[in-house]
Amino acid sequence: MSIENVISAAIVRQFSDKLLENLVVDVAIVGGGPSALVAARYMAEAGLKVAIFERKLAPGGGTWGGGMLFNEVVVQESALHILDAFGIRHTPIADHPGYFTLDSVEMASALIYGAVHAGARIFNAMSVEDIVFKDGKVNGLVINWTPVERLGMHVDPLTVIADAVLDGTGHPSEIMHLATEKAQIRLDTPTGKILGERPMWVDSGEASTVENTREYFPGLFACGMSANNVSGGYRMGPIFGGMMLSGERVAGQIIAKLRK
Ligand code: 48F
Repeated sequence: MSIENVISAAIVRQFSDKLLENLVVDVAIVGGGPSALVAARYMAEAGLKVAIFERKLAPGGGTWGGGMLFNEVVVQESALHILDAFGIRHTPIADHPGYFTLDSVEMASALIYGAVHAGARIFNAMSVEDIVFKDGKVNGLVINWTPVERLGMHVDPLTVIADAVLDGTGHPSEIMHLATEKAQIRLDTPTGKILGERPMWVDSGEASTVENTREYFPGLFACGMSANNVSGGYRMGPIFGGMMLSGERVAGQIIAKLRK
């Protein structure tokens, strides 16, 4: 067999095995931003089968670009244990105790590495275009290649079945929109709908992101900016403690639920 054929056949076989193994999972996560990557790592470490489906080629979401493309972000003391768990270095802000700067490229790459090495699978360049909704519960995801989505090609998708679906899609809360608009689901919010993100108020947004991380409908959880948007929280810009704490929190909630 020629080396050209060996390379191609090995990739096709290996990828097919990987996808086949993840067509039924414990937790299917939509989006590979910081909150989802933290959640993925902790759930995988707890022994759950976790797969992330990320639209872009590079997971990491809004981490890479720091603040206005200055590739540094800020994290507060309450999230330092997560930075330490992922081996992400940080520098105290001299005149503001309790706050730290860190390199956003180091952060993104460490979160991805940490999630994957804990056992979570990341499928990149795949977009979630719908949910599986059966018997009054969210049961999984409908996936397709991002280039198919971007080019508007008429190609039917595949499905992934999951005990829990986690919306980690950031500001747009894409899965929550599909749930409310297409599946006519009433979310666990005062109106049953997505309340929508409010303008910037850092402390409030950081706290509410974590507080509003939860299951919004049987089988459907939200973390990070998606949870904040669903629950009408304020935005916070390039501070990431709340995102990571949200990931840690939702991991605990899903682990507790699936172990029952
Ligand atoms: O937005 P994002 O980074 O999620 P997050 O964990 O973090 C928010 C912060 O980055 C930032 C902030 C912090 O203070 O305000 O915004 O809430 O990452 C979301 C990821 O989800 C992907 C998207 O490409 C991004 O990488 N995504 C969104 N919709 C889909 C998706 C979809 N339908 N299918 C697959 N991936």
